[in-house]
Amino acid sequence: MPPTRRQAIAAIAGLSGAAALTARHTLAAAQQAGHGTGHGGADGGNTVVGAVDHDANGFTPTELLTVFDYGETSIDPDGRAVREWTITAVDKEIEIAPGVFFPAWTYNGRVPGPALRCVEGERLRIQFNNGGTHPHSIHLHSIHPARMDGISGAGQVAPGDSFTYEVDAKPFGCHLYHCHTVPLKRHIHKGLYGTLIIDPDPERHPEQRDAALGRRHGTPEHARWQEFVMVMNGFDTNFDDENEFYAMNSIAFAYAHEPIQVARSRPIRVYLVNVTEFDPINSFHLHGNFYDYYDHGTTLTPTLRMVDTVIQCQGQRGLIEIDFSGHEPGLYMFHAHQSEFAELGWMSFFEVTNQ
Ligand SMILES: [Cu+2]
Repeated sequence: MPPTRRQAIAAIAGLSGAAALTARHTLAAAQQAGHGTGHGGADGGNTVVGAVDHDANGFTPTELLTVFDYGETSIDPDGRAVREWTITAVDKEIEIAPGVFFPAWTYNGRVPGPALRCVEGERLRIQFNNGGTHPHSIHLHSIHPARMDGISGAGQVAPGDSFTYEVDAKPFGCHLYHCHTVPLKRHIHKGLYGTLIIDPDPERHPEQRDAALGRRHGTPEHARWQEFVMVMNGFDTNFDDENEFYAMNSIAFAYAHEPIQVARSRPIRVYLVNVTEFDPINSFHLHGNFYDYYDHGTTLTPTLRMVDTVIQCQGQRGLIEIDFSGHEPGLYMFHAHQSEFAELGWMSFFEVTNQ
């Protein structure tokens, strides 16, 4: 039997070289957990101490949370809307908790990769360049032809090579993409995943046009929403097929240290994706409020109403819509309701303001 996470931490003194360095950082951070001084004092400050160097990572928790990549749009000779992106795989060490570094494989230098956003019915082109040291691909969770699937023989790309995936944007919803090269669990876990958001085209949904307008970026109906991308992930920093850290958007406790500012007068929409490897499920539990949930985001009416916890297996995703308009301002925690995940990094706050 391989050692458990706890046995591994206990055995760290016996390791050498780079593995020991990573493991010692893990141990140091683990020892510091529970003695932190970060936000969430009411919770005993049960978090890490110190700060991640976001400049060195090349991305900030706020960017991961709020920035959508709309690509380049054009109209083809047939009059069809086309949207194009360029995504490059690069090997990159990232800091996932203060002093804890993970040798990631990334799309465009970030984990998760860019949050690709488009509109139902568009023609999507993704030029994928493999600048990494292993074969990689982009496998889209969408409706598409077999030859665009990103598996072996269908768009898998050797180091230094490129491939252009071309698919129609369907179905609308909250989806994901990830590398589909074997060994799959290692290629995904190393960081090759991201969110694919296909907004519904209101013209195609006359019966539910208002709901579709509220989801379609660029409309006045959509502008009032406060939208966030949240990818639940974990990191195996000592390569024992168990996660030492968990997070929402990679950086342990990032939104506990700096709560997400939300105006109570405006509704909140979360694009929630679970890519956590090694553990069967992950979850999203909100304090002090309940919410509506749209499994996979492929419907315009909720698939669950008035819940405060949802679970997702790996690859599952959905929309969460939250209304704080009747609430007093303050800090509202949300976290994985696997308590271990929460205590190892997947714990966050909304700071609801009186606006
Ligand atoms: Cu890969």
